[in-house]
Amino acid sequence: MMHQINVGEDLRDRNREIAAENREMLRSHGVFSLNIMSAPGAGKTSLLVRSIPMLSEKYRIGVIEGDLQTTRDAERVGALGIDVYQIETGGVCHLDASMVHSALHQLDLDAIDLLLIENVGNLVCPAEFDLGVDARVMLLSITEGDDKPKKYPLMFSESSLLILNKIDLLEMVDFDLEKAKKEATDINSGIEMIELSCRTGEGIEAWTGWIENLISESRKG
Ligand SMILES: Nc1nc2c(ncn2[C@@H]2O[C@H](COP(=O)(O)OP(=O)(O)OP(=O)(O)O)[C@@H](O)[C@H]2O)c(=O)[nH]1
Ligand SMILES: [Mg+2]
Repeated sequence: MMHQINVGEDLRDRNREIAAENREMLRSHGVFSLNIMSAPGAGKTSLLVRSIPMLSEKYRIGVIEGDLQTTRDAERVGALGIDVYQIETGGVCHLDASMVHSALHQLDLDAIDLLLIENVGNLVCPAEFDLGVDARVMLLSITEGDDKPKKYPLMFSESSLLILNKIDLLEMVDFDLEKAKKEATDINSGIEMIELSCRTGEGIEAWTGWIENLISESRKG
């Protein structure tokens, strides 16, 4: 008789269970949460640093920073004077629900309304792990190439919002915005998109407005 264990499936089943616990924990404390994903350097931390001062006017914010190594991003975000919890994965290429679960026990969930989670920079692995958040957001910077949606479809199919970042560089880079948007829509017809520059601030209000809409919808429901 042959016995077979599918380690990948077991791991994902366990992750789903813990993600459900995280979802319940966040819901019971009235915390709205986002999982922000992208390849390394697409601008996740820059987006947080740019938008947290605006979002702080309306919400009490907490941040979880996921990195392979170093506390650099947590220091950049912590400088804004908000509560940041750093997860150093020690080489693991993504956050999983249990890492976030431990962080949720360390944060004062009654003291925040909005939890922003910056995932490890990686265009593949983070998309495979539900963290128990309300929505997933991904960034694609135009320096990465307009062919990326079809090459790395999972993150595009799992995300509610695609942020096209670094549009201040459009004239310097061969990036066909319409082609990238069409490829993303072919993969995920419901994906919303915002073109943005963390450098100039263009499009930042569309991003903060997107969050505000989701939060007011979730409070109604
Ligand atoms: N020109 C330009 N540069 C940007 C923009 N957004 C971010 N950058 C630069 O891109 C680099 C990487 O930005 P980060 O915010 O650190 O990217 P990240 O996604 O957090 O990176 P990891 O956490 O390492 O995955 C930095 O040098 C930023 O200054 C933008 O809109 N325009
Ligand atoms: Mg970062």
